[in-house]
Amino acid sequence: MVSLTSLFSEHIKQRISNANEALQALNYRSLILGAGEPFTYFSDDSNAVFKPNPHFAHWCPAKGAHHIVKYETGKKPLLIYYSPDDFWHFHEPLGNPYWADEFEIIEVNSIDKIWSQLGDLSFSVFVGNEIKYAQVHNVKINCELMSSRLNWYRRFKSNYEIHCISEANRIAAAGHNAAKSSFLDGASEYEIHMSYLLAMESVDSELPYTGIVALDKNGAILHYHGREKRRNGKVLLIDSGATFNNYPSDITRTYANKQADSIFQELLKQTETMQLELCSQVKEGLYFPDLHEKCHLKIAEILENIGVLKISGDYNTALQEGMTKVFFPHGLGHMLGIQVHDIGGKQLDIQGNPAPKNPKNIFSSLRFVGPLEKNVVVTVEPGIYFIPILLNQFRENNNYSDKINWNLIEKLIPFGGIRIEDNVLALGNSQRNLTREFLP
Ligand SMILES: [Mn+2]
Repeated sequence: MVSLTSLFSEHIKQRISNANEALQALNYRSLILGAGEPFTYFSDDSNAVFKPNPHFAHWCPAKGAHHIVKYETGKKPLLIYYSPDDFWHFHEPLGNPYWADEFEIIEVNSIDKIWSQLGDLSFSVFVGNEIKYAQVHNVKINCELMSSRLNWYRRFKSNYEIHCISEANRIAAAGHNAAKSSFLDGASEYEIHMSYLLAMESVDSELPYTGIVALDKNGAILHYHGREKRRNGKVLLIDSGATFNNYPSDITRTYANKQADSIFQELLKQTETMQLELCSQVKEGLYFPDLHEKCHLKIAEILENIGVLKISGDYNTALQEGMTKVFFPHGLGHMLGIQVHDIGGKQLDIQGNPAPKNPKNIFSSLRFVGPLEKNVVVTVEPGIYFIPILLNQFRENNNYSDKINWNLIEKLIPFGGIRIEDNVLALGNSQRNLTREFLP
């Protein structure tokens, strides 16, 4: 049995070592990370579900708003824990969590007291959204060079983080299995979603992102968030995760029942095989856009196999002429960490210079454009969709009726689309598929 306490202890040592390097490089003495304040809707008195500042969450798993971590070079990290006398809202009592020993902890009951307990604030840099307090105390606020460094360090997952992401996959797998059987029993999107939550003993507000539960043609709406009550779909596309100690999983599966067109079923089979092949190529040194390009070539091949494209094996030309992007308009994957879309994937380096844009238009929506390094977690999520808007645009501009079987496409549109997504950890010369350990 792995001990969260010892994993976290190693994790925080890595944070400290990174912070020492960053503070020295940028000439600061202290790093102050605020959990942040909740987002309040415009002209309203209600808040969105609270998500902590990811930089804070990377250091401290404490739930709730306003807490602050201060790390001063050479000292034990200080956590000012906000614990107000508030009978209107629930505030998680501090208790004695597995991470408590790594911090000097002071509990306070007002936000003003948080700042007065922070001690010497000279040469400090604050990263967070509660800048009105930071301004009063005259600290450097959201220094971009510091944020870029913190984003960069977050690319590399500690054993603690890998454990948490793995657990988030284990929890979500229970939901996905339940969702699959609900679908096969003829359940509606709403019922499938409820069975997903029930199997995980979870509620919507605990999910890392709003899940996609799409029957049939709804699968072709990439960020579909509806919950239709109509039953007996033929295809289910479900993109839904779980959270463990703030860390997410991001998993997609597509299932077709016997009522789905046999060509669509064949397409699903070949897409599943391709996805596993792509996952097996993840390792240190792989340039991620290369995998994205391979995916496009493979999609051209699959679409030819099932009769949608008639291109005589000329997959490169199909890709250059935009034929694959019509069916696969999004990126192959993104970095996953304390954020579902971990932000370091678009940086070229620790200074935060942006990765150069690849001139080929198939890369325009790729969220991670660098080489994979050891201990980076990415999603691998190829998809093939029949999206009427894109198909119609392409047909108007190009036609290609000699190369594209539009009649077959019309027949497949009602089944929406396919996406298969796993969370994969890059290792030295191989990978660990954190999703397949729990979900076929
Ligand atoms: Mn994803």
